[in-house]
Amino acid sequence: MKPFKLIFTEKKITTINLVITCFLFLVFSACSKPEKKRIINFPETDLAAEHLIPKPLKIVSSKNGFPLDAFTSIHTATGLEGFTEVGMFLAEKIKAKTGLNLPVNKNKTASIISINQVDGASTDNPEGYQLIITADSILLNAPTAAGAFRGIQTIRQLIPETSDKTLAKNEIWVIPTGSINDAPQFEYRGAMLDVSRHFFSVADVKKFMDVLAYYKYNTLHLHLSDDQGWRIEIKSWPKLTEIGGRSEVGGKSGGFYTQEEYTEIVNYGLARHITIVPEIDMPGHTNAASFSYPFLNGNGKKLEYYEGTKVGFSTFDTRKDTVYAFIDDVVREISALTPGPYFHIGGDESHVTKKEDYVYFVERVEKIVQKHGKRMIGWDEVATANVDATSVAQWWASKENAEKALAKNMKVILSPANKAYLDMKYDTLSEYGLHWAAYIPVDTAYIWNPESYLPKKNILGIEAPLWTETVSNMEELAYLAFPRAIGYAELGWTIQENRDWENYKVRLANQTFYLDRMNIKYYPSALIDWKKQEDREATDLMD
Ligand code: TNX
Repeated sequence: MKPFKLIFTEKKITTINLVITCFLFLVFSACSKPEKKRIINFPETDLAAEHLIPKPLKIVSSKNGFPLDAFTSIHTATGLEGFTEVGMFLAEKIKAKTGLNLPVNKNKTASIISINQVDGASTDNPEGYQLIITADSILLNAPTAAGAFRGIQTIRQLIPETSDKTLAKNEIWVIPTGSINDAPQFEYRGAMLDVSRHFFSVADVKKFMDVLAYYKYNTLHLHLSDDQGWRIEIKSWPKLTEIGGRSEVGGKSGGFYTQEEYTEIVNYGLARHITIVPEIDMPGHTNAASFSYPFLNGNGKKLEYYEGTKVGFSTFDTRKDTVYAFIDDVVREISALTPGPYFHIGGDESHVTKKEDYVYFVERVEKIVQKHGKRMIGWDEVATANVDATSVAQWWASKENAEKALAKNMKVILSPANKAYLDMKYDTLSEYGLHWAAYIPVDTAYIWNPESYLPKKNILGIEAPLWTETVSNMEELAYLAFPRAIGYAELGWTIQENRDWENYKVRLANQTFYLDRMNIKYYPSALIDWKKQEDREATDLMD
C-alpha cells in the first residue's frame, strides 16, 4: 500500500502543481501586456529631420514604425553615473507630452527604449550618440550620460504630436524607424542671461534652461554683476547684495540669488547637462559693487545707485591690494559653488580704466581665477593683456582682439554682436531690444558661418548673449530669445554642410507645438510659416 500511497501523493502534487501553474499562467496572461511579438502594420513613414533641431549628422530611414504606447518601458545602463537619471528624465517628458506613464528599469515589455553606455557610439565625441530604432526597440547608445541626454532630446522631438488610434486597440505614438548618428561640432554651446540689468527669478532661469536643454545647449552663462545690480550672495561681503542687490534698470527693487538659490540653479543645470558659467564683470561695470563698498571705486566720483543704461563709466581701483583681496573672496566663494570649469571675469568696456591699469588688473585676476581651480573667460578685450593660452576670449566686438587671442593660442567663443546678440531688435518694429550693433531678423541670426570668423580649431563654441536693459520678465525675455536661440543651437551643433536656411525654416515652423506647450511666447516672425494648433495631425503625417 505504501508505494501506491506515495505514487498517489506524487500524482496529487503534480496535479495541484499543474492547476496552480495553469492558474498562474491565466492570471499572468490576463494581467500582463500583450505577448512579446506584436504585429502592427505601420503605414510607411520616413525617419526624417522635419521636427529635429539641431539637425543631426546622419539619418538613415528604414520605413517602419516603433510603437510608443502603454506597453513601452525604458531601460538604462545601471551602476554608471547619470544614465538612470537620463531614463527618468525621458519618462517624465514622455508623460508630459503623451500622458503615458512608462516604467524605468522595471520589467521588460513589448517595446523598449534602451539607453546604453557604449564607448565611441557615434564618433569619439563625449556628447555624441547613436539611435537605432526598430519595430520593437529604440536603442540609444552613448559614451557618456551627457551624450545620452542629448540623444533623448532627439527621441522627444521624434514623438509625434498626436497618437494613432487606428493601428491597435490602444493609442500609439508612432516613431519612424531607422538610425541616427550624431555629435556636436563645437564643445561650447551657450546662451547668456544678464540678470543684473533686470533681475530674473530662479523659476525663470530654470524655464529658460528647460528650453535650452531641448535644443542641446550645454552652457548657460549668467551675467551676475553690473553697474545696475549685484546678484549673488557673497558671505564674506554681505553688503554686495544688501545694498548692491537693491537696484535695477528703471529703479525697481532688483533682487539677488542666495548661495542656496544659486546652487539650485547649478543643480538644475547639472540634471540637464548644462554647465553654469558665472560672470563677475570687472574692472568696469562695477558701480553696484563700489556703491556697496566704496573702497573698491577707482573713478573718483561720488557713488549712487545706477538705474540707467549707459555703459563704461565705472571702474575698480586697480592699484589697491585690498581690491584683489576682495576679488579673491568673491572668486573663491562662487567657484566653490560652481562645478563647471570656467569663471568669467567680464573685462569689457572699461572706458575709464587706464590701459596699463586694465592690463595689470586682468593679469592679476587671471591668477586669482586659476588659483581657485577655474579657467578664465573674458570679453575679447582681455586678449590685450598677457593672458595664458588656457584662458578664453569671447568675441563680441573686435576682430583685432580675437586675432590677439589666436596669437596667444587662446580658444575663442564667438558672440559677434551683429549676428549673435539676442538683445538686438529683429527689425524697426520690434517691441523690445536695442539696435546699436544691428537689426537681427531670424534669417540673419541663422545664416552665418562661424568658420568665416576663425579657423574651426580655434573656436571653442558659440554663445548667444541676452542683455536685459529692455526686458524685465519671462514673456519679454522669450520674445527676444525665441526663436533666434533655436537657430544658434543649430549653429553650435550642426556642421556647416548640413545647414541650410530653406530647410531650417520648415523645421523651425514645426517647433510651434513644443513652444506653445511650454508657454513660450516667441516672436512670430513673418519669415516663418508657423504651424497652427489645427495643423498638429497633418504635421505628423508629413513625416
Ligand atoms: C555691450 S557686450 C555690453 C553690455 C551691454 C550690451 C547691450 C558687452 C561685453 N558689453 O554691457 O549690455 O552691449 O547690447
